[in-house]
Formats: sequence, C-alpha cells, structure tokens
Amino acid sequence: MSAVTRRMFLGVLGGTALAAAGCAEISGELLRSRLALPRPFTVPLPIPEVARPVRPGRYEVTQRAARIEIIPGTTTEVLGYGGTFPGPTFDLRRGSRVTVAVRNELSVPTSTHLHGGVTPPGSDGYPTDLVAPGGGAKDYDYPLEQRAATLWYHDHRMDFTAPQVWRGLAGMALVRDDEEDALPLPRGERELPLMICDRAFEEDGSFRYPSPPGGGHTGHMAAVDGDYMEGVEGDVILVNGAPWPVAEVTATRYRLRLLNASNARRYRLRLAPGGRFTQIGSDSGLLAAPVAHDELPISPGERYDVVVDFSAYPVGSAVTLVNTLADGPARNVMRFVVARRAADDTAVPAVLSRPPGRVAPVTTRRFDFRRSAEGVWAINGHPYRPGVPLARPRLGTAEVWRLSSDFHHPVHVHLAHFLVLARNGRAPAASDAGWKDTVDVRPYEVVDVLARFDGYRGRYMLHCHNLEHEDMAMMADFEVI
Ligand SMILES: [Cu+2]
Repeated sequence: MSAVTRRMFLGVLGGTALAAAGCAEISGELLRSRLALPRPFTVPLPIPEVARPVRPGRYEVTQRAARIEIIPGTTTEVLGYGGTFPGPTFDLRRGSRVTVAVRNELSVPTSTHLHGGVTPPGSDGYPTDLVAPGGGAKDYDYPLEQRAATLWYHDHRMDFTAPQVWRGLAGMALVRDDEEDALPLPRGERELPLMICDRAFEEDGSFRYPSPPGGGHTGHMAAVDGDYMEGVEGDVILVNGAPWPVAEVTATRYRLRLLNASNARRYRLRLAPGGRFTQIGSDSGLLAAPVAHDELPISPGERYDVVVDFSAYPVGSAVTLVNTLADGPARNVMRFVVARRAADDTAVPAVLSRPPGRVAPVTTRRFDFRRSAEGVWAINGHPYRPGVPLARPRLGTAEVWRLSSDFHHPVHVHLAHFLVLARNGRAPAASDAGWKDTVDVRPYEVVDVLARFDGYRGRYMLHCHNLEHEDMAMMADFEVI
C-alpha cells in the first residue's frame, strides 16, 4: 500500500474527513506490471465480434480459456465468453426475448449477470446460482422488456467475481428499439462500443492479480491479498481488450458507448487537446435531451452513451481520450486520429426520447456502505448474507433509497433503474442525468436515488461494484414482492 493511500485508508478507518483533495479521488491500490509496457497508440482499436444466434432467439456461448495477444509480442491466457476478451457484443432488441445458453468449460464455477438487464430472478446471475466447471450449462432467459440502452454482462461468482472478471469474463450487450432507430444518430462503423478497463501483467504476459497464497478459497477475505482490499488498479489501460489503442476516424460524428469495466478504477474522461462529449444516454437508456460535458466521471459499472463530433478538429489531428484522475501511463486511455473528411447526415436532436417520468415514492430506505468493525466491507453493518433480504419493495412501486458511504462505493442495483435525486441534499451532478443502475457514491457522501421496481417479483441484489469490495461481502439481497 502506498503511503498516500495508506494514510487515506487509515483516515477512512478512523472516520475522519479526507484532508488532501487529491486523495479523495483514489479508489484502489495500484498493481504494477512486471513487463515493459507497450507504446501507447500503436495497437488498432479492436471491435468485439457481434454474437450470432444459432437460431432466432437463441444464442450459445462457451466460457473457455484461450491464449490471445494483448501486449504485442506476448500472449495472455484469458477466461473468455467464447474464448475472447471482451466477449462478443450481443446486439439485442427491446421485447425480443432471447435465451443465452452458457456452457462453462473453465476450471472454476461461474454465474453470468446481464448488468442493467430487467431479467427474471432465475436468470439474473445470483452469486450462488453457479454453472459448474468442466461442462456445466445454463439457459439464461432475457425477455428484454426495457428501453434501448448500453448494457454489459460479466461473471458474478460468489467471492470470486473480481479475479474472474479481471481474467476476461465480460462483454457488452446493446438493446435497441424503435424510438432510438427513428433518431438520426451515427451508426454502423460510426458507433463504437468502448469497454475501458485496467489490468496488470506478469513478465510472461499473463494477467497479474494479487491473489493470496494458494489462490484463495471460499471466504470473504480470500480472493484478494489484504493489501488490496481497497480494490485493484492496473497500470495498463485497455479499450476493447487492447492497450491504449488508436482508432482512425473520419471528420464526422461518432457515437461512443463508454463502459467502465474496471474492477476498482474510476476515471474522469476528457478529450485532449480539448473537446466535448454530447451525452445522449445514461446506464438505462436515452436521455430526454442531450447534455454537453467537458469531462465525464465514470465509476466501475457505469456507462455513458455520447456523441463526439470529430469535424471540430483539423484533418490529421490526434484526439486523445485521457483520464485526469491518473498520472503516469494510466492517464492515457486511447487515441482517435482524424484521417479524412467524409459526408455526415447525422444529427443529435434536441429531443431524444420520452423516458419514464418520476413517480411518487412509497417509502425511504437507508443503505450504508461502510467497512464493518470486523474489517469487511458491509451494508448496514452486515457482510453479505445470501437469502436474507434487507428490503421488500412492492412490484410496480418506487422508493427513495438513501445511499451513504465511507469510501468510493459505486452502488449497483439489479433489476431496478433509478434517478439520482440529490447528493448531500443538493442537486445531483450534470453527469448523474437520466435513468441509471449504478451510481458513484463518494467518501462521506449521501446520495438519494428514486428506484422503480418494475418487471419481476423475486430475489435480487444491490452491491458495491468495486469488485474487490463486492467479493469482500459488500452485497445485500432485496426481494420484490
Ligand atoms: Cu465499495
């Protein structure tokens, strides 16, 4: 643990306010690679393959280990959906029910969660609904009765989500609908899914992860070395699985589906030498109207759907996506090179969609995300207790959930989508706009959200999406009744 983060963490433990402003943005512990880092902006941006159904409404995907080239000149064993990292992108349609048959040929159990999905409880990727290693299989049922949105999917295995996602078990899923199709937004080659995550590598090119001796075993403290309980941050930034990639673009508008798939790292994204993100969508779908941002904070699990107009730059320009929360190599994310002019008949309309409105909440509940006296990350003082719901909201109602925190806890709610109402009693940030499923709750902050419980009755969960915190028991069940 570095001196700076140790000091900060001890401050957190002591319940004191965070004094140093720089500290307040650190959300994990840096793990350095043991190989020479590749030169940034030399690897072309890969676009993950789009999953193809085996027949209408049915996909089959096998989780398997594979060796792929991530760092040029070396290979990395990944645990991948389809043996790829990221996994294939699922291009889905509102109301078009699909089944995804997942077969597990790994040596570890898995549970797949469609993050942002309005999914029946049996297919939601509950952490103990495991698909057995060595050939186990499960049909996940996704009715997709939900608005067009940028979703993703990843492993959710009890106690071991962090190391298994780190090793590759994640991919994107896009839900589309007629409302979105009617808009003149960039599409095709000008719509880029961008899965951003950080990793560290061993000298031989394998993923480096701070597992305790023996690789960990079941138990809340087991999956990660104790020095990394704040969360693991790598020193290599990957976009779609490539280190600091470069994408050639035309001087036109592009739609970027930004996803932070990191275990613990938060980013504050900016365009250098300057530029603007026009946000058109949040975690759970299109905004009512676009919102312009100079910078976008994005915590683990969050997504932003944005349009960037590259015609604002001279042809030949390099436009770098940077993370202003980091110094050193991790400050760079990726680069766009504006190669040539091209025709552009796209636009960002002033009215994008008609999202569901606010409904009156029937109650207020409090969820406090904090390290417990026993030293585990807990919610309302309890480390995770499977099968013991902390709340029983009624189907079809809305509730205010007041989320409070001792550290950076990106809080994710399964099934329910929410609006951010307030931060510390004041108006939310511009970047909090729209319906969401994950919200960055910062140290000693109180965030009020209005959550709607639509879709299905049954057992769901809320948890911290810092995956090390999640594995160390910062999860709770709720039951929709
Ligand atoms: Cu957390």
